Amino acid sequence: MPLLMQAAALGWKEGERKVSTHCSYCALQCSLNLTVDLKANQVVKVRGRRDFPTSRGLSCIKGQTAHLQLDHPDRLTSPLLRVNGRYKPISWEHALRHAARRIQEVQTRHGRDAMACYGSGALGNETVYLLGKFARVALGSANIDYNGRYCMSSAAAAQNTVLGVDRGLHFPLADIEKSKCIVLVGANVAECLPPIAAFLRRARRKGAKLVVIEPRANETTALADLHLKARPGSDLALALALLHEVKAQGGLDEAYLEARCTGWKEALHAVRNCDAEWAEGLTGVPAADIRQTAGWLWTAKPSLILTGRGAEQHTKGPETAMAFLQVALALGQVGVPSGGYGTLTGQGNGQGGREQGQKADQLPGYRNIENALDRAAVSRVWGVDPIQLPGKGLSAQELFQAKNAAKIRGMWVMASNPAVSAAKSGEARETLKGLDFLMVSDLFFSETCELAELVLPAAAYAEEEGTMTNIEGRVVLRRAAVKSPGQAQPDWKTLCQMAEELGVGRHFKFQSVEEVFGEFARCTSGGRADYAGMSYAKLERNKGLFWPCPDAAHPGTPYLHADRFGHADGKAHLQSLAWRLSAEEPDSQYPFRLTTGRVLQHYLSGNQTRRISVLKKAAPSAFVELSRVTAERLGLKEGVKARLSTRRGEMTLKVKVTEGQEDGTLFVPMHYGGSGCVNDLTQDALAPLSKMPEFKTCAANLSAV
Ligand SMILES: Nc1nc2c(c(=O)[nH]1)N[C@H]1C(S)=C(S)[C@@H](COP(=O)(O)OP(=O)(O)OC[C@H]3O[C@@H](n4cnc5c(=O)[nH]c(N)nc54)[C@H](O)[C@@H]3O)O[C@H]1N2
Ligand SMILES: Nc1nc2c(c(=O)[nH]1)N[C@H]1C(S)=C(S)[C@@H](COP(=O)(O)OP(=O)(O)OC[C@H]3O[C@@H](n4cnc5c(=O)[nH]c(N)nc54)[C@H](O)[C@@H]3O)O[C@H]1N2
Ligand code: SF4
Ligand SMILES: [Mo]
Repeated sequence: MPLLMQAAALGWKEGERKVSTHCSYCALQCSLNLTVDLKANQVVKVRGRRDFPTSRGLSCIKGQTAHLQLDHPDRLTSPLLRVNGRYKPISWEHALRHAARRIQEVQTRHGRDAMACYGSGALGNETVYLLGKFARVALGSANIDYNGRYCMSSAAAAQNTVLGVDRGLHFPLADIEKSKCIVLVGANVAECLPPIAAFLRRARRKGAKLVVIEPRANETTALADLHLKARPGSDLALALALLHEVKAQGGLDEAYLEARCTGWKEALHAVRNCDAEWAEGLTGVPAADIRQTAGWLWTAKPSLILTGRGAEQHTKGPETAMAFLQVALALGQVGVPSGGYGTLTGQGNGQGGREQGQKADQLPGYRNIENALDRAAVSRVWGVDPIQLPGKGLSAQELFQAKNAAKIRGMWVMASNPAVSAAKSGEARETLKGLDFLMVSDLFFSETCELAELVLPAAAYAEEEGTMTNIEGRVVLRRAAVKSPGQAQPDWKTLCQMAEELGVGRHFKFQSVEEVFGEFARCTSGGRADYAGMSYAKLERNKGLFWPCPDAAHPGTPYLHADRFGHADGKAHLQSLAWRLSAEEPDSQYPFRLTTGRVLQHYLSGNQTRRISVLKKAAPSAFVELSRVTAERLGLKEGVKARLSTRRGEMTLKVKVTEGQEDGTLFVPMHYGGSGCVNDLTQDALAPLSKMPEFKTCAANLSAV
């Protein structure tokens, strides 16, 4: 068929073009076909791409409306410089010159480490890689971290400790359909990763049992065969009890443990007293339900445990994730397709973002910045002396803590809005305000931009090419569909130009993002997350490739852990774990547990989705959700205003009453700034192993206004 007729058959008109790319937002990276009106430089239609295996044509309301960001009137279209309290549009040339001068002032006065970078899981792999290289090579600063510290760091620490490698899922997502028992822990997939709910429904139709561990009643718990209404912060006790009960019921796979694990006898010894009754006392979940879950896990195989942020964003998050992973190991399921353990990655590039060197302790390829061999491998590609590479820097929350304000005097924030999303955000905003120099790269003027001296306009998802690594560990290629508005440009370009301005442009000579990918892929060669055998053409041909993919002939690795784990001995190293309390437990003054999370319509700090009118209309403002029993006890009715307070402060919110929420739990979504910013009430106690703040529980009080 001639091309034009083919186009007509597909229902597009002359002057239109179809571009297959991936969604702007979450880690599912649903594949979307965009129809572009070439003359208007506008996306006019969005359809899910049916032949893409992860999303199979599905998408959610955020993906379906993501293109409305592209020509949104609020887009940043030129660099903005704050002069006497007002933002003035300036040229790129001026902006780069100004930034270079201010960065040099900060570093001359306070040392190289005083200039920090703060990156994001929203950035593509190429930009993440360049930002890490920029911090170490152009700035020579140890201080770079990113928002994934708030997201995936606990599960990453757990998998690295136990398995020696950290990929969210060890098999393709579609395999979930063949699981026979699925346990979701603190993961609201029906609202946060909606297409996965379709896989869960299909699994259930084929007879799988679904258990959801969640203090609220939401769209995900509505799908469950069994809803374990555990108190916030109590999942660790449940996991320890599940291991105890699996053993007590005779469900251990001892042959697997013997062949593939170390430390398992000690790990079992550590839970000898953690029976279901013990856990009932700590979690509020009936012992019989815990036993039932343990029974399904070992009798209905393949069985799968998936954790989300509800389990992980705690000071004991790493241990909680480890404890669930160890249940899956005790069942002999890690490495079995459709079984084992997984963590549900959050941001679009939440996986690649945690591998490619924007983390304080890390170099590309999931390498360790404190390991001499890793430093040597990366230095070789970068053409620098390993001695020149800085060491490990401060983690995300530490960059925003008042106690470190003397150390950190300047910051470049790229693709994040910590003024809203950092824990104890009031203090974080004060720290950012007090910096000598703050520069923010964004699509839209955020709450963090309000604190900046210089704001730089970035290109959005369908305006630039680049790769993202999705929830499965599959690297996908995003294609550009339209031109950016005004002077907005891809972040990778800005990084190269800034390096040039700082006099180190020779290390950043790239003509295209594909060229960046080439160097980046080489740099990962031999690392744990090895992309060396990937190229844009190969990614496109294969609908993405799973890492590791070490050479050009390699087909990628959809199934990880099939016969060995990431540690040098190939074994999983089980840990002996013990129960402990949260950083703040309820008391007479603050008798409730406040937890936070998401709603379907908004994305993270809301800086993107709060501008899309259908989304804003459906979820206009923050609210506090509580059980009917608690509402009646406090004399609160649906829709009235109530005062929510913690040791950090208080806010007034609309009340939402739900049936079936755990009675001591209060929930507020995280998507709003200003007077609706729940992080003004959260605490910055950190998990020792991952430096994750305790977003998911603190002591709170609620009263009528
Ligand atoms: N609509 C939407 N989708 C998103 C995002 C978004 O902002 N909006 N963000 C993306 C990102 S970056 C991420 S990280 C993922 C997050 O995806 P999820 O982890 O599913 O998101 P949350 O809503 O933070 O938390 C999940 C659930 O944990 C429950 N919970 C709270 N405390 C506890 C606890 O102590 N134990 C247990 N078991 N459960 C608890 C909450 O009530 C909530 O329903 O979503 C991604 N997808
Ligand atoms: N209380 C509470 N707080 C939380 C959480 C919680 O559950 N509860 N969850 C935490 C989690 S899991 C996460 S992931 C963090 C995330 O929190 P943030 O890092 O603040 O995430 P976003 O709101 O997505 O911010 C991304 C910003 O980058 C911009 N942007 C998008 N794409 C690009 C790009 O390509 N280039 C540039 N330069 N800018 C871009 C967007 O407009 C937006 O302003 O929040 C954490 N904070
Ligand atoms: S599920 Fe995630 S990737 Fe898919 S359309 Fe929604 S926000 Fe986009
Ligand atoms: Mo996240």
